[in-house]
Amino acid sequence: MYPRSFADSDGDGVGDLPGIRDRVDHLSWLGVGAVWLSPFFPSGGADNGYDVSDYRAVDPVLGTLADFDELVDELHRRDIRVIVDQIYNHTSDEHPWFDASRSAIDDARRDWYFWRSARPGTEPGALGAEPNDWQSFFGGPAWTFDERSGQYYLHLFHPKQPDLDWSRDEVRAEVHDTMRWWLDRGVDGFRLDVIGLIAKPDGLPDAGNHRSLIAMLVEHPRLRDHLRELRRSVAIGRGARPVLIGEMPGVTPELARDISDVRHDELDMVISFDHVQLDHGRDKWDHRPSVPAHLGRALERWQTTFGADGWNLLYLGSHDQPRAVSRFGDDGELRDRSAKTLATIVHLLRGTPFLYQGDEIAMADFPFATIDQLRDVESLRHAATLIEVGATEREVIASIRPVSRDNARTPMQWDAGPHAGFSEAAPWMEPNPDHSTWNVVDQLADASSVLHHHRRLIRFRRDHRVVVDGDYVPLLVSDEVYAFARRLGDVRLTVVANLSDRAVSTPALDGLDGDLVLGDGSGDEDANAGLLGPWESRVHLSAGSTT
Ligand code: TEU
Repeated sequence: MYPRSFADSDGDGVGDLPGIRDRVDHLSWLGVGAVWLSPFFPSGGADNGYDVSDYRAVDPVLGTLADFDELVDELHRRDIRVIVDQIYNHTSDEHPWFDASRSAIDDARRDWYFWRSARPGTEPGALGAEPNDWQSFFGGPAWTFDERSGQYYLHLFHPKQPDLDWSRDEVRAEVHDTMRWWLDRGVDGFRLDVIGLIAKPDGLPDAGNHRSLIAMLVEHPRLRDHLRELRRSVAIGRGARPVLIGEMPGVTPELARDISDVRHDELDMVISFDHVQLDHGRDKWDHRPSVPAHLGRALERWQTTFGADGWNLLYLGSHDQPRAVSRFGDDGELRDRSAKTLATIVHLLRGTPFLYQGDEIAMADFPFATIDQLRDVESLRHAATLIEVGATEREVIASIRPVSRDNARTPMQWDAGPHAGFSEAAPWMEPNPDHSTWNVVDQLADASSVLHHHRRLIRFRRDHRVVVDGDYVPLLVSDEVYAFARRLGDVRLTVVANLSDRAVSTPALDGLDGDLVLGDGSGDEDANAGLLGPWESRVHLSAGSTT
């Protein structure tokens, strides 16, 4: 959940914690087991809260600590667990720690961050004098020159997000202490922002390019030490084991399997990126629309690499990705059916499905037309670089629109009314105009809606152990069809999905003779003709003794 975009309770146009509390019925009705809250802490305002300036408080725009406590109580009353985002690869440059660190070369907190002199033989502050070749995720060098000290500081993201040096014992101790502080407030676990980037190699060597930088960091052996230490430090003296979910750009399935293997006592799950980079050429802006069925191939690789070890985290959407139905499905004529089929796949694979707010009603990408509709720092910085080289606004929007993170940050579409029922005031981002026909109220009233389909999937998972504990059995990945089975004892669940916009003949697969338990409601005429309709999915259960 992205608190800024979920529900606004006080009419300032920005979503807040009381707004979530007022909408807990929606979560409870859907049947979710836990919510991951994106940051709601005071921040420097550079990256919608992913630049924290106080780790033990609530941004006044989003509420108070009392509001947070009330929300936790309300969610726990509904048996919904609370996962809080923790951003410790970097702080805000407005955090007191960084104020101290930048104040003087000999300050006690100077080495809490990465300060380095200009590359030897260069003019400090001149372009190309940066200490190494590392590039920011948001474009440009990952170093900013500080006139006062004549040194550069490292920021893998925005200059207002200086990286913390995790090799310092006191940094790690502070992180662990603050996480225990949130656990004491009733939090059930954490999503660890870009935790795969925290181990920097000694000497900070050149990386060659951005992809090899990420690989160098995420595969650094010291990362595993930090994860094991983190696990131990937050688990001390606690009854329930806090859930630890690590976001790791560049992680391979093999590494994610090992890190999420409960025997290694590191993390419970890893947020990976292979499947959400299928449409990346040189980078995300070099957008190459992927063949939808390639999604099946990417997901299958992770399923078969994990096998019975480790634990997969399954997702298609997040606050960082364009909307799933627009990217992987068909947000035109087949929006309803493709959204249901994508959800069916994600919810029936082996692992834990993460549902991003709005995907339960198939919210789609926003029709951006002008740069002033954008809010995300990543998109705005890319727009600036394009304009610098003479791009027109149309060209800028064409480059940004299909992949912008802003697609996922437009207000939740509660109803067809003003501001989509998100707020009494004009929201900080324009609601998608299609909220008039794609919204919670309308879909609640329609048992065949995408919303009800998600509820059925979540319920199905609860009622059939094969979904959680069953083995993954590869069946078919073609340019149109993705099919797999799940097997537990003599129970077999068979999923077949047409990930294309044309009817295909139903593949001859074991298990399709079982009971049809979760279709997407499309007509049976296709089935009788031996066809799978465009974007049609079917789930068959051959119930044995254990279901
Ligand atoms: O995202 C890290 C990250 O890898 C994303 O920046 C992703 O690569 C990119 O958005 C793809 O377009 C985490 C947070 O989820 C993101 O919101 C923050 O901007 C980022 O870290 C910095 O904290």
